[in-house]
Amino acid sequence: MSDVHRLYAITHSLYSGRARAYLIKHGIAFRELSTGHESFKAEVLPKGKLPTIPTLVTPQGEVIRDGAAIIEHFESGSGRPCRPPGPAQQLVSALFDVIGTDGLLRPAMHYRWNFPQDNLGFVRYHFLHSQRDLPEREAKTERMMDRMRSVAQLWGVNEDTRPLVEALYLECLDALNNHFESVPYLLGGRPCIGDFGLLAPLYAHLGRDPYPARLMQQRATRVYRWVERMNRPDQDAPEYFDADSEFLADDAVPASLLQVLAVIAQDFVPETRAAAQCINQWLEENNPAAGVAAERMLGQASFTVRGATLTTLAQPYRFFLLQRVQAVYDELSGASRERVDQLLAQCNMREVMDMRLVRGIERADNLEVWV
Ligand SMILES: N[C@@H](CCC(=O)N[C@@H](CS)C(=O)NCC(=O)O)C(=O)O
Repeated sequence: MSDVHRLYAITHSLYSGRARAYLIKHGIAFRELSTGHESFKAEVLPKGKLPTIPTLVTPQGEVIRDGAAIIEHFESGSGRPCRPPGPAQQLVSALFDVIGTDGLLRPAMHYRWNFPQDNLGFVRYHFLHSQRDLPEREAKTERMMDRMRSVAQLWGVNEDTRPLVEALYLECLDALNNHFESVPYLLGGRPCIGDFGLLAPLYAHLGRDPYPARLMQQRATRVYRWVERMNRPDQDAPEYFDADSEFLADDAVPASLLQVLAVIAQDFVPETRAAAQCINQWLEENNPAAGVAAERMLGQASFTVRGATLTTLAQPYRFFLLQRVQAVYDELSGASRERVDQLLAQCNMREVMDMRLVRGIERADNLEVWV
């Protein structure tokens, strides 16, 4: 037993940044340990089931693997401080969670791995030091990095698509920067679930690796400040002078945030459509038994944006998180459904509410399993 939470994570890990920021923002005392720590394999992995980070061990010894589950653990026990009260904001918050943890992996991987002159030494330090100083650690680091180097390609980045991937990311940065002109967080004076999801790619990769961090500092200072702000326990918004610490009143979703979503929709929507088709076909052909762990990747999905064809991995996990967005949507009726439909139409995201797998996914014993 320990009196603080243990967060198995690592500084340069995309998903770790999301859970870590949640703990920091909510004043939850924790000690961060690498998976290279001997306790990980011996004590944590048997209960966590998969060797992924972040994985949390509570002071009572409960093991929670997965960033969304870690956040849900605290949210459900504390009156859901990160869930806005209104349905439109709830839906937008949940949507940004999917966008961050799944939709922006392409630029994250591209800007980490395709700028070796600027990034390699920095990234190598982190891979090396996630392991103990054993004789095989140099060789293991090279093997891990070789495996990761091709990862941007798996998300559809190649010589032909690179200009598109960069253009879309820069448009996203500009739109977000514009949004943060008026508010310190996505939906006002405090972070919502979507802020934490969005932080995943924008911290460890895009906000910290040398090349993309400089790009963000120079081109989108307000986004860079949001990344810093998300890693501070206080509100950290002195430049807004009169910011309150609440979500925007009247379930408002500012036009500037819809503009961010419209930029992201350009690849998020066709990619989600293509992934749903690919996974649904697999489900129909394979019909996995209920309770079986959902595969992390299920084939490749191709789609076209501005004339360029992108081929990416289809991941059931995207739909696991999307179910939460769709659950908020399904609850709506009458005027509130109409209003949300209008907002979604304005940012070209309406269709995403209908992109569903033929089988649901739920969590059981630290795994995502087919329902
Ligand atoms: N769904 C998980 C994904 C976690 C994940 O894939 N983490 C990466 C590091 S950022 C990892 O642990 N990769 C090692 C592996 O997949 O074996 C979450 O959101 O926490």
